[in-house]
Amino acid sequence: MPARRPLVILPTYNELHNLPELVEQILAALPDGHVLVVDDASPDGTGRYARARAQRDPQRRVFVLERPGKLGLGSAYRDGWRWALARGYDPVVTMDADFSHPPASLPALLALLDAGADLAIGSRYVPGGGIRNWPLRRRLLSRGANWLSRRLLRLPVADATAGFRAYRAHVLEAIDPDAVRAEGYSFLEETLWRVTAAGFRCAETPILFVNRTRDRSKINRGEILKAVATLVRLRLSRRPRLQQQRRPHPRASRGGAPC
Ligand SMILES: Nc1nc2c(ncn2[C@@H]2O[C@H](COP(=O)(O)OP(=O)(O)OP(=O)(O)O)[C@@H](O)[C@H]2O)c(=O)[nH]1
Ligand SMILES: [Mg+2]
Repeated sequence: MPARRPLVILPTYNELHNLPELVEQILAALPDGHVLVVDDASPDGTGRYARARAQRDPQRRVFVLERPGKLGLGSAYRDGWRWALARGYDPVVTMDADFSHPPASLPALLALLDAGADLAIGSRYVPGGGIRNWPLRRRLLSRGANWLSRRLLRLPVADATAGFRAYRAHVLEAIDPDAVRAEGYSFLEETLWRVTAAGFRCAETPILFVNRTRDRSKINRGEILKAVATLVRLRLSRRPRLQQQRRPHPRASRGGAPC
């Protein structure tokens, strides 16, 4: 059965200049999709905007989870997943709220799941993908993080740090949101590591990643150090045992590259 009832989770911290237009573009790209904004008490009022947008939505397609303070990107994903699973959404999409992940690529991402993948990744580093307007420093940081992740954790995808992903719900149930310990950006690598260990199938679709033009990046030196520490922790720990995981989805054999 093809996936249905998609939920797009948007973690936000100070994205007031991006969120309003982004929400409309997502709803237009996925006519049967819903949006969950996970906001961490953004000082610029992003959460207030999201609450008002949710309340005046006649079709009830927009929701907001307001958290008391900046608790980190990883924990925003984790709370969003729990919210999605408790309400039966499938698939569950994550994307940045700064227009770096193009809403127009959402149907292509979900098509990979319909073709049998368990996890679909919007990838900068497969043929056809790319990056626009990133300074050299950011390009090197991204390439370095990817190289290190793939090298240390043997993650067999081209873009292991991409936050633009669509998960089938059974994958999130199997890896268990609470088992992913990383709180910051390395939550993405740890999740992929667990998905890989469980034998689920990943597929990548090319995207053009565009550097944000509004509001500011939240990556800082502390986040980078925490990410490296997570990779080392995972490298030194035992891979999660397969028998703890659910069996891969039966459709998984029909599409996507094995991860
Ligand atoms: N809820 C929540 N969202 C966050 C937090 N940190 C970052 N975000 C959001 O996570 C997404 C990615 O953050 P960005 O600052 O764009 O990080 P990035 O895309 O890796 O870096 P840039 O390329 O510089 O934009 C954005 O939608 C942010 O608003 C956080 O602590 N809590
Ligand atoms: Mg960004």
